[in-house]
Formats: sequence, structure tokens, C-alpha cells
Amino acid sequence: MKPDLLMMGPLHAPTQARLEALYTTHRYDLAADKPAFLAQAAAAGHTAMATRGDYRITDELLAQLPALRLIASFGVGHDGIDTPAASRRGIVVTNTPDVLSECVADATWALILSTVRRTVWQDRFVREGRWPQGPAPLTGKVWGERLGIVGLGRIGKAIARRAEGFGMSVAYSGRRRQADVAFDYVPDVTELAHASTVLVVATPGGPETRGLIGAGVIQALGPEGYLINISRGSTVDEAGLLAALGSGQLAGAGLDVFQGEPHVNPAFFELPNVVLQPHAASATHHTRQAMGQLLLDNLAAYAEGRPVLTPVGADRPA
Ligand code: 8YV
Repeated sequence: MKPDLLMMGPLHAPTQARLEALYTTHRYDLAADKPAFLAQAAAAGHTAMATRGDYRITDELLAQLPALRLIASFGVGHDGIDTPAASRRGIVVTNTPDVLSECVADATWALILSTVRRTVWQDRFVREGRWPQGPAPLTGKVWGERLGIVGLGRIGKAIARRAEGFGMSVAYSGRRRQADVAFDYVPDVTELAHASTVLVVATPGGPETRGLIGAGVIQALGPEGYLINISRGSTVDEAGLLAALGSGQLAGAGLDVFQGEPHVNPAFFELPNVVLQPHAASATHHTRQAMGQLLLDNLAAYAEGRPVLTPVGADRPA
């Protein structure tokens, strides 16, 4: 008989298929009567759950699943999960760090290059037959410019490594100076923005970073500066960003994440100086497969009584 597995919602399709082959899955999102679903899960004593970092798991929900011992989450970010509450209740939460860092860094550079060099805009310019009427406007440059990284975790470091190829200087802000890097540490984000041409936001989401990139930071980045956000929509003051982009107070923005996604404020669609992505930084076949494998490995380790591979903890930055 297959072991039971609670699920908050569907995951990456190939991972979902493997989970369904290995476990009897019980889907919270598909349950018409949620209280009855939870009561049944509690009575059956289900101990493991698979989820995603953006599916909401509140303390109130956890209170109704007293037998739960493991939440295995797909993705490195886990801002949808009340991890302090899980920890208080003796529930281990795992995520899928490391395996996604390189593809996320690639996607970040795609955003940096396409935003500064206006690649998407220029593609449209050619397609719309506007070239014969005259050349496209000149753009800013990437090579040799100053890169600021807000949050130099594993993803931030993978982004920084690629900067060498573009001859860029790198500085970063974050909770602490990192012993293993030679980049300049600028603890104040506004100061970092002031010193950067391209500012990349690579922090985890959640209450600690909510609104971190506010009007002051955007103003410090300035009319020749570019903001790239691959963290969470919650880290940026979107109204302030839209105003700065529209008025020329900021040169451009490359955004993978948004407040209220998948619904994006349509004001962004009118702006020529933005490149927009549907939260796709980790969305390669290779990386999503590796994330799914790590989730499966965490579930298997728990089931076999071994230590889980990647528990979420305060010392594991994104
Ligand atoms: C998620 C992400 O994997 O890992 C994260 O924190 O934001 C993405 O890589 C994706 O949203 C999960 O479906």
C-alpha cells in the first residue's frame, strides 16, 4: 500500500506525476469541504505534506493537523508557510535550495541585459517594420557598470560570479558581511542603490523584506539606474516604482515577480522601459526537475527515518 501524502495544491507536472505514483495524495485545493478534509486528515494521522513556497500554510491550518511532522516544499522561498509556527509545533519544513541558483542567475542576467539594452523593445521595433523609418534610440550599457546586489545568498553569489564576464564591479547589502567574498559590503540599501547602475534584488520574501525597495532606494538609483527584481513582489513598493518609471526618475526595470501575481498591474504594460517575466527565473526543465527530485528525496529521507536533506533554518540564506 502506498503511503499517504497531504498536498496543498498541484506541483510541477512531472514531479506531481511521480508523487502520485509513489504516494496516495490527498489534495487540499481539490477538497470541496475544507474543514471536513482537515478533520479526516487529522483522524487518519497523516504526517507528511508536499507543497509550494507560495501556497499559504498558516498556524491556524497547522493547528488542525496535529499529526503533521514534515512539510516538504517545492522552491527555495517559503514565504507562504508560517515556518516559526511549524517549528513551534515540531514540524520540519524543507525547501529546495542550491539546485535552482544557477538557472535563476542566468535568468537574472537575461533580465539585466534585455532591460538595459532594450532587447524586447528592439525586437518589437523590427517586427513592426519601424526600422526603415530611422534607427532605434541608443541604449544604456551593461559592460563596465556597477552592479549592486541586495541579498548575497546562494542566488546572489551566482549572479555576482557572472558579473566578472561583463567587467562589472560588484557591491552588496544584506544582514551581514560575507567572509568568503571580496565584493564591497554596503549595509545600507539606499547607499548601495546610489552607488549602482544596476540594482538586483535577490533577498528572500516575507515580513523582514517587505517594502525594502521603497521610494528612497528608487530615487537613489536614479534616472540612469535600473532595478531588477527576482525575489518577491512584496520587496518593492510597486506604486513608487511605476511612478519613477513613468516620469524618468528611473531608467528601467526588469521584473520576474509582482505583487498579486499572476495578476500584474496593467500600468506596467504601457511602459516601454520595463521587461516583464511571469515568475520564471527557475523555470527550466532541468532545474524544475532537480527541485522536484530534492523534494522527493526529502520526503523519502523522512519516511525512512534519516535526516532530511534541506531543512529550512535561519542560517540558510536564499
Ligand atoms: C518557485 C521560486 O519554484 O524557488 C522559489 O522561491 O520563487 C520559484 O523558483 C516557483 O514559484 C515554484 O513554483
